[in-house]
Amino acid sequence: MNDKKRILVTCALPYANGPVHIGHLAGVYVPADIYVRYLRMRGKDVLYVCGSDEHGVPITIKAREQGCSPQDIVDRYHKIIKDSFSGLGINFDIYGRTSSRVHEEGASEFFRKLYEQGKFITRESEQYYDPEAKTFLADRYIVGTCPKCGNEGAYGDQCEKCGSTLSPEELINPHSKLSGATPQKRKTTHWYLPLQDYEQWLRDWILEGHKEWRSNVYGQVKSWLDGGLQPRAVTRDLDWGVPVPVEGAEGKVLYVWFDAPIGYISNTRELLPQSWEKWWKSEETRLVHFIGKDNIVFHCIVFPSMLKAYGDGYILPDNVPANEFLNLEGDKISTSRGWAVWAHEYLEQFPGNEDVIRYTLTANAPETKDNDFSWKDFQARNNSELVAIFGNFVNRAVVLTHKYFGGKVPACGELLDIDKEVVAAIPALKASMEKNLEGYRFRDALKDAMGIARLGNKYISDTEPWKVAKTDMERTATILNISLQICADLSVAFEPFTPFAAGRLRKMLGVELDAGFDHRRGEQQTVNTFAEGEGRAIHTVHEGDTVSRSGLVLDWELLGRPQILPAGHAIGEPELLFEKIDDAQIDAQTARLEAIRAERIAREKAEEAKKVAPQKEECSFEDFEKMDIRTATVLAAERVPKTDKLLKLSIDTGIDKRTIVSGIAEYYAPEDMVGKQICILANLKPRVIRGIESRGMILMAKQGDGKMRFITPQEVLGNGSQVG
Ligand code: B3M
Ligand code: ZN
Repeated sequence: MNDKKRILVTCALPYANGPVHIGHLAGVYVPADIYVRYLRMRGKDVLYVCGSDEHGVPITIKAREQGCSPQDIVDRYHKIIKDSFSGLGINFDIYGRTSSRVHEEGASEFFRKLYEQGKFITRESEQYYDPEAKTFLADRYIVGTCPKCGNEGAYGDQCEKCGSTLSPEELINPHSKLSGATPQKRKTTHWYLPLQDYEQWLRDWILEGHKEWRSNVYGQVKSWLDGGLQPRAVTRDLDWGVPVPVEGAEGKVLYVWFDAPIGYISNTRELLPQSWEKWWKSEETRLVHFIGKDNIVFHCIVFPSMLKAYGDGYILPDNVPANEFLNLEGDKISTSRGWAVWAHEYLEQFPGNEDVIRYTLTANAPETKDNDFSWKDFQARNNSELVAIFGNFVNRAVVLTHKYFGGKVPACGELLDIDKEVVAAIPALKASMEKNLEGYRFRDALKDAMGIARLGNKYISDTEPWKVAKTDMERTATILNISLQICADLSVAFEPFTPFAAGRLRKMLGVELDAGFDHRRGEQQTVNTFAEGEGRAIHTVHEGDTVSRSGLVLDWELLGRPQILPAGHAIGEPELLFEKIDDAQIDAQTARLEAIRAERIAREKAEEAKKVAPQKEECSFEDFEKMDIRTATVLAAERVPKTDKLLKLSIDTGIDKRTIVSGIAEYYAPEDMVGKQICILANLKPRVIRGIESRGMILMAKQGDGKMRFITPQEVLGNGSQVG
């Protein structure tokens, strides 16, 4: 694997205005963790950087909603997010935050240098201002009625109900979310990065230089460039963020998407104050950004243009393997609607199953198109693959080795064809894993790793050592020797995907893993040996130390080689690598989601019900006088055959007895109508409906959600009473 000396891997900085959910994990963090663990096993010097993105309007909105400060919000969620990653074995070298002092200094310095070099343009624009709260309003802070669907809670940038992209000017009755006041337009000046100046350079760098990038990324960049780049604002009128560090910028902060990517650099500086520049400004470093597809423009166009503008030798990403989106039970994951599986709740509800969510999200990773997560599939992946194949194979090999050979690796005798085939198949799977992992195809790489488990499970099932042991212990020894070699292969192959189980398997086999170097604070170079079940370094050595080890150390190079576990090597006691997940656990999760879905539908119906149709065109009193509205009583009622909306009603109008066909069958059963006094438009021209002559129309009140009820006088009057 030829590569640069160092690899810098960044993950999109999650907004600290809520927990992370499985969509974030599948889109960004699990694939990145797989990639880093693999590179480290290949002995690569990898720096793994992430942190909370703590600025931006959504955080200030959440703070207002909860009556606390933005800092309270980010402090709460920074911790929840950081603990979630750690709990899932996603061990960044640093998980920083953009509200840190280091970041504020770094982002300010970055802006100031571009400002002093004249890389910005300024523009005066009109911005909405809240005269009562005395602050400018971001579009999100302006609410009103959506012109498209009538939703009264539409935002100035988007209607969450019908999904329309809006501008504040389009809103009906726009008002400030802060004070309710009507927003006023005020002039304000902002700084802009003229992205159009970098268009040709971006074309050369990406469209010519990185044709190997994923088609979803390459395609989105191309369409942005073909659409023509516009100047992009890098400052905002907000009181939460990195203050704009120049004269005349009171009340302005850096736009969150200007400051957040600089967070990657700040976090690196925080971790490696003396040597961060060798990661960001050296051609010996390869930079990879892991992000979701909604962040492509910022990581492929805006941030690279910022780095280009800044100069000073900043490197550019070698690849940006953006994933598509993950849906949940067929619906879009939505933080605002609570339609999500939260990482921290998963860890609470499925303790000891950290690997299962990693495995399932990788197996269903939305690498080239949106994909879906279902709890049933999660259960099947665990029970039918991890338990029934991977775990079952390991358990049989280890238990039988204890049963027949006292827990020591038995000697390998003469190999039969079946042995040679299984041994020969593993190097090819390893080579395919390498190609897929280095090509950011993690779903396919996982299939390769699972292919090794399937090989082992089939091998032990086909050779049946528990039967052979009755007559030929030498053959049994060979079968279990081969089986244990495959277990050792699995303990390396699955390290990137299921690090906790891989750690437990290594403990069972009495081996450790040389997981390559990773960086901790203080620039120590460590050679990790992973403890069972924690996926963390159990001891650290300093650069240049000789590593003394007690046990047998495996590494990536050994995977697939014959006899990596020497005969006589003692193995540990068997333990189940994975536990079955039962229906009750899954039912509880699907019930939780069903309740959320039902609550959303009820809420939407209630909102629909409140909707009021606009008043019709004015009419004259004479127009009204033409209508002859009377009270009437229903004598009989029946459904109209072959329809589900129509009732045929026989009514006494006081003038006569007649039939009216009415579209109320969805709201009333025939028997509910008999005896009721209703109001009818008596002089409506007769119409034949489904072969029935209908003389008149029942007056119905129809609510916003379509619900209908007939109109009846406050007390029973004589039939034929005139309504006016
Ligand atoms: N905070 C994540 C998002 O758009 C955004 C990423 C910043 S990476 C510099 O959900
Ligand atoms: Zn709408």
